[in-house]
Amino acid sequence: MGTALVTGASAGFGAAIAAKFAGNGWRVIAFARRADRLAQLVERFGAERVHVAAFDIRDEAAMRAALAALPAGFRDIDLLVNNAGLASGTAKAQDSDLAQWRQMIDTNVTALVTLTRLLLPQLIERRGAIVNISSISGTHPYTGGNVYGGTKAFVTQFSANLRVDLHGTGVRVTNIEPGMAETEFTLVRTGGNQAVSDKLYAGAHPITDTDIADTVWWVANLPPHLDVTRLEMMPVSQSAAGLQVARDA
Ligand code: NDP
Ligand code: 8X3
Repeated sequence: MGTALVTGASAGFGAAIAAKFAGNGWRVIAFARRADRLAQLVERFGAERVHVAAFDIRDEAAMRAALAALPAGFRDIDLLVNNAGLASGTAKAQDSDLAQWRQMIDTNVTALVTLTRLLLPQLIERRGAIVNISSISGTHPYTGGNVYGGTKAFVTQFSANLRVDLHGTGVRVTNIEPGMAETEFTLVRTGGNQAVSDKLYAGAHPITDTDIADTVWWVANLPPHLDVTRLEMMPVSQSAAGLQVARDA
């Protein structure tokens, strides 16, 4: 048992990961913007088990303040789960909105590296672990994946490079690369279009938030000599589409 900091703990994977760890004896620090959702974790598991901080993870000052304000029982972090993130938009690059691109970069990349850097000294001191939630979109290109996939390719390579820099420290780094999973992800990506979200997942038997929480739990609780360095996961219904050819273009 230890203390886990989970970003994006108000919904989807992050909420399920926070609940999995809090329900199994860990202390959990839960970050996200929606305070009402985070409060549900405290109601469910108690303030001695879950500490929440509601802020925008892109706001470095707010992040530093949240870390500085951790109560005594939550200061010794053993596990960082960098989960907060989003895709915004499905347009091709040439039709995309730059503001959406910046939001993805600021959240999925800049905030993730900032929090990681701030916590590295104590993770090293505690021989802790980092689990980064990347995506298959960082490896497999698809139409409209442009910057979202680019941010996740960054996360995947950052994870690999972190492992090298942390060589000999005992800190474990795991990059988890899920494929299609039904969460609020598509609602966020489409600006709240429930019909598109429902249609995407219908009949696909997508990955669930519980599948990811169980995986993070397994990875984090392996014996300390084992590091799952990267893990790609897809629903059985999903596979890579392959190459395309535009004739006489
Ligand atoms: P959800 O939309 O259900 O959850 C996203 C979480 O990230 C929410 O808790 C949200 O909290 C938080 N978040 C987003 N932006 C910010 C921000 N600026 N500041 C603080 N918190 C933020 O999506 P998922 O659970 O599916 O996504 C979790 C991670 O998994 C993401 O990194 C995503 O890219 C990745 N992923 C998702 C897949 C999928 O198919 N669903 C597949 C592969 C990877 P709030 O809005 O309250 O701030
Ligand atoms: C989310 C998975 O395939 O929708 O990261 O981009 S995918």
